[in-house]
Amino acid sequence: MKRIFSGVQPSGRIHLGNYITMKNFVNHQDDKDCFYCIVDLHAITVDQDPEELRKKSIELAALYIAIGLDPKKVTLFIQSQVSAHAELAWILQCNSYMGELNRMTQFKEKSSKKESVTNGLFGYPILMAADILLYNTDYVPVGSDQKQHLELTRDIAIRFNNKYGKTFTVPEPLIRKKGARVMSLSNPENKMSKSDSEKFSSITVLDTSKEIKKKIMRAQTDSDMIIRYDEVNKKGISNLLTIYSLFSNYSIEELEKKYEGIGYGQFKKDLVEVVINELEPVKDKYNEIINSGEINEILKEGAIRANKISKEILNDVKNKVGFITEF
Ligand code: LTN
Repeated sequence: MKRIFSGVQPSGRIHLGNYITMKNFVNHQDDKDCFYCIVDLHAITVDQDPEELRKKSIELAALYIAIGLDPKKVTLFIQSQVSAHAELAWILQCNSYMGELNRMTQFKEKSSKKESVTNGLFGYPILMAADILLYNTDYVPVGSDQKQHLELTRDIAIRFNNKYGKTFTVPEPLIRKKGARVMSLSNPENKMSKSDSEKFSSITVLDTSKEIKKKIMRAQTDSDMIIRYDEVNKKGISNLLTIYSLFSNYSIEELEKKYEGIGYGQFKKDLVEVVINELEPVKDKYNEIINSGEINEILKEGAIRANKISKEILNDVKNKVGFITEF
């Protein structure tokens, strides 16, 4: 079976865009050996409140299970509970160059807005490479913003293999199609974002039904009253059509037909129902897993498996670079 690895940051609340990504992860679990990692080591590259971070890590894990991840099929674990990640990251740092990290556009973006930048933020892509390479990963499902990091991972793997002999599997990215991009409800020029401070811009998975309704009914549209997909001139409606389609069995074309001659008000009301119907059972399951303490057991099992597998590759690497691994 081919292996998949992906990491998710335990930051902010999980919005509809994240939800779609997470569901995508769930879809792989039947035909691939999946490793899903909550990357708390990555999270501390920027300032975090310790209690909040702990809480978010557990919440995200529980949400994955609530969305449908089956802990019997998938290895779900928290990055900091598998020390091989930090260890391999150090070794890879010593085999990577300032120049290649300096070219990372995400670093440029993230660091330009800050008055102080940690060394960890600079080295972020190397830790990501370590995550992936520790598991002989074949495929890495990521958004297009992570493409450059994946290329760096491949470069690092190839370079290491050339220097020390075949060690790492060189992973392939599985870049998500652009069509699935969910935009902000209040400003559909921008992606729906965890960090957007505008209250009505994003719907989160744990929002109450009342909040969901309010946000969708207030979502920005236009004044020509035609429900048609047009990403250039009708960004708001196009985004709502995207969401509707992602949350139902209708394609965008089918929705355009279904809503011919029907007003935005009715369309939005229907969308409210579609979104609430999808998220209601997720919320119930989420509360159940959190309250029963089941999530702790799942994460413990996940860490045991991840430790076992990553240790083999880490040991191989340690041997190759000249560390003493046995007495
Ligand atoms: N940088 C990624 C999160 C991430 C990741 C990974 C994704 C950390 N390690 C390994 C894929 C594989 C992000 O911000 N989306």
